[in-house]
Amino acid sequence: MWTKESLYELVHNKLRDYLFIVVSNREPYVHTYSGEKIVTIIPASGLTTALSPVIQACGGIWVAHGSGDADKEVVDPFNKVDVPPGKPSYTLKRVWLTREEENGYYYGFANEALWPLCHIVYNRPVFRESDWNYYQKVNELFARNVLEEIRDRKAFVFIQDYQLALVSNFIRQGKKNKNIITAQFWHIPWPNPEAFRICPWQKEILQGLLGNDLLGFHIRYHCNNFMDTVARALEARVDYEKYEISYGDHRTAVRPFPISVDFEDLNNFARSKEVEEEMQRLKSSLGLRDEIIGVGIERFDYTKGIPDRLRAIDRFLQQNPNYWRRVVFIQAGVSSRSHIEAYKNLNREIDNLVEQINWKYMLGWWKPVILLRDNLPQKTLMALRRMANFFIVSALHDGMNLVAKEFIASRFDEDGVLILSLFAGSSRELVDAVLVNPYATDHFAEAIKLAIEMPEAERKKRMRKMREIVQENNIYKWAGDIITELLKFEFGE
Ligand code: GDG
Repeated sequence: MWTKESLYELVHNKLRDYLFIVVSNREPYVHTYSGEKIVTIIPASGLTTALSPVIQACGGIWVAHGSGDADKEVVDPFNKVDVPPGKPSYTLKRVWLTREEENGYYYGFANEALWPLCHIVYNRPVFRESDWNYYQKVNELFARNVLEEIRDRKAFVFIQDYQLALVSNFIRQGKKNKNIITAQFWHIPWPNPEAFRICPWQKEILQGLLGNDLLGFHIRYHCNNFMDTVARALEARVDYEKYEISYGDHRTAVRPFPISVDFEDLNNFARSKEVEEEMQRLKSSLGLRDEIIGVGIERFDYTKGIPDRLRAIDRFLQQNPNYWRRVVFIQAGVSSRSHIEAYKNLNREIDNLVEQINWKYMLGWWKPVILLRDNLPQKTLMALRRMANFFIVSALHDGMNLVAKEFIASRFDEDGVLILSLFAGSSRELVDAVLVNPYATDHFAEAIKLAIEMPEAERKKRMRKMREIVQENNIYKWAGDIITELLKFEFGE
């Protein structure tokens, strides 16, 4: 089984001569002012959740956008700061963006064009030429920052996600150094060619990604969609036997690597006294009695199906009055990308639905839905996972969804039922969850009933099986598999 230690060994034995560089838009630590004090925040992001333990094990440099209002106060003259705070094991190099660049590249092209383009949730992408121009400019800026770090050294550059589709090509064009290997992991789904072809710059994006030596997706289905999109859009050789694409004089391997969580870390934290105490505190501060507790934890995004799960809770209560006063559903989460209209609308929709459902059913002390909107500390999120009799992940489309795996890793008591969307990548591995189509409200409401009424032996059997899978396919395996694949390039296998 892969562990932090075996990943460290692999990196130290095989990559000793290489500089390991992670490049992403989102930074793993944000420094921000709280009054006059500077505090460190860990952002709610699947990408940083997954990569933090990896780079802590490997060491190296993480290049990311410095987005905190106090970020500039803590860096050295080269825009670098050693992290994690108090226990540094790698260097964070911050890239600064102007307000216009952030608006055009991040909010505009990445999140109003590419995000809805790749997630099929019937939210129309917005393609603005000015956003695209900023996207190219910022991608080039990231590539320049990476090249500055490498100079003439050997390096593995590990690029993350859809904000940085053009970086590898810019690195390739800018480098005189032949010893740079680049891999990119695409954390969101890749849609089918019909969906992708509406992007006016589809060719440029594909060409950008094909600058990588290795391109990873969560599941094979996304790899296939990518290969099909390239086959239709570019004059490239697409080899479905080897899962390789040759374009110009360059070859890119395309592979599935299902991302995961640090199972042991979550499992140990779940058992801690701190979490136990937090569960007690939450129970009393939320006024919980002995209700059956349902939980959802999410970055509030329209792909996550939050209104859909609230509608299913409503339908469940409507059809099962015997559960009134006996079930409470707690939805926790933070707002994200709130400058974008679609996210403002989503937040309004969630607030309205919660208000309507509570108004409809509340009886004395009991309200069926509790909405926790703060950026909650890790111990509170863990306490919520542990308190859940059933846990809902109802994404309308999701690359993987780590929230589901975090729930499984937290349940050392082998109890609790996961209700999981068929449209999240994690449903491929977590087949013992109660799988639902979140669009089908009646069927979803029945799944909630099934979860609540599932006999203990059945719950434990399912949870045990899912825990074995997440423990085995942990985040170190994800990173180890990618690095092992990369090593083949070094030795020209
Ligand atoms: C992308 C892909 C893929 C959630 N609410 C709060 C909070 N979180 C944390 C969770 C989890 C992370 O944020 C979310 O991870 P997901 O994987 O569920 O989703 P995305 O952010 O959309 O991530 C996704 C992932 O990349 C990795 O490849 O799985 O498919 O979309 O760790 O626990 N954290 C805090 N407060 C919250 O309210 N602090």
